Amino acid sequence: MEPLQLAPTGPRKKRTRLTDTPTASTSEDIKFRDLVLFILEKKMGTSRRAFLMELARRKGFRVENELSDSVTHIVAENNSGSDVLEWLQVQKIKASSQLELLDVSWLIECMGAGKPVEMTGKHQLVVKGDYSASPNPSPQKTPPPAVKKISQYACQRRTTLNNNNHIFTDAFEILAENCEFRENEGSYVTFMRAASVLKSLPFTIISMKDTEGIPCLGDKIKCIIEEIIEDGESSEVKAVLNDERYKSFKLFTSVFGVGLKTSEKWFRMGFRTLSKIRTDNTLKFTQMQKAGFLYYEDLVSCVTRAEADAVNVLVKEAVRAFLPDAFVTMTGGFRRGKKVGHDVDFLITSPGSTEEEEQQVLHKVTKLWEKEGLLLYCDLIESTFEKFKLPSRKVDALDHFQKCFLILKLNHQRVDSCKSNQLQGKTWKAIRVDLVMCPYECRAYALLGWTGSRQFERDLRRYATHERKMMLDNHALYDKTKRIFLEADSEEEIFAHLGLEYIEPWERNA
Ligand code: DCT
Ligand code: MG
Repeated sequence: MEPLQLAPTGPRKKRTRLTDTPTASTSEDIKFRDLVLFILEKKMGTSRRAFLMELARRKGFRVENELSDSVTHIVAENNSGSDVLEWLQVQKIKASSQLELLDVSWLIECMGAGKPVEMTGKHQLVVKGDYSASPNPSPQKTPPPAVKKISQYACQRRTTLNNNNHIFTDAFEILAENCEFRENEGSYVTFMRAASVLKSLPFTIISMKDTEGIPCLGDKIKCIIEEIIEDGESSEVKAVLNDERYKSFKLFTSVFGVGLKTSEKWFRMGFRTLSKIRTDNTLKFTQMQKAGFLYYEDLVSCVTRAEADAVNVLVKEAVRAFLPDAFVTMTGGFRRGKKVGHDVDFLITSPGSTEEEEQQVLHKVTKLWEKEGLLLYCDLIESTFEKFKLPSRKVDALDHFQKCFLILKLNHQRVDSCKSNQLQGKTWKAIRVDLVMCPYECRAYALLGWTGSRQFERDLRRYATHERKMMLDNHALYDKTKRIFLEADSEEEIFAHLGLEYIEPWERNA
């Protein structure tokens, strides 16, 4: 950042100094009562600090002379988060865990705007080092009281779609996928956790120093990061992208209904292309795979937001025709703000209906679409939900709700701003849609579970188990210590039960 011109610079003349501890503003002058600032003198200097304090007070900010419990924002210049932290420790000052550490650039922007501006990653001083991860922190690792650290759990991080580290996360996702194809669960988890933590960083990693103290980055991961920093690419990723098995599995699993088992079989049989598989008459395909091949082009071209919105209208119309009080919520990636997805997910629940009515809705809805010629594929799975069953211990277990996996015919005229495909003559597009029906009492848990991301869900469950002695799944939360199920009417209540700060859906893109 350019040196600030606000404070007097250049050779110092002897003149009346600004007071070292400027007078505090009277309460009438304070316009922004939610913020209590403290400006750190270290590396800033006395006069510049005094100048900035004065200026901020004139603009209506509350600025404290001393650091106290009431301070909410510490502003520093030429200090890293760790520097500030160290200083706080030396002062032996008890500060609240909500304390924001900010670079002076934030304050300068506030001064320019005449009001508090949003704090973004470029303003926030990041303190590196994960203290919250270990259940029994060793004495020298005792968390300093003041500062937020990066947690090893995705459910304690805010991960928006604004990924500053694509170059690294893309690499780790490819390596993770390769492990998935090779059923190497351990390495899969390692790579996914690394990708996930990097997605949450408010800054781009440009040197190895930036990785210090960030959790989930073991030696192997750091080697890859270093290679990418130095060469712009990873030789391991390059090798995977050229690997026969990886390329074939990637291609085969792109077909709806084809998983690892089928891919393995086709790969061993020597198949390498979809056209060879499609036209081979010795192979037997499931109904799902037949549909997968039939609508392949539509299904691999992702679902856009406009298409998802059109499906939303279609689903709401159909469900409410049978259950007028139903809540229909779009979940999955679109609820997290994604612009594209591989499918559109919905959660349906109704406060007033009987179990029988509830059970009938998906049947009625899919029959209606069948009659209208909109149902291209339907796999309806009945509920195996039991009310008093303990939550599943497996982090990736499928839930027990009634659900259907569909391919719907979406007519282009239902989609706003959909011109491109119409020109090519086809008037519709095949879209993958998942509908999940859940009992009203479970709706908050089901919504949390079906909003994802998968990594976020995995870490929520891991956190519940390891940090809270609780069991969480898409149906319920069970407290093992108290031996009770914890009820919740909203996602906020679930986070509160878990002792977690609430994370908004668009911050769950872990
Ligand atoms: N989910 C779950 N259990 C499963 C599968 C999914 O709890 N067995 C949750 C996690 C994410 C959410 O449901 C939606 O799943 P997907 O549609 O697979 O993921 P997405 O985040 O919506 O991504 P995409 O944009 O690719 O659809
Ligand atoms: Mg989805």
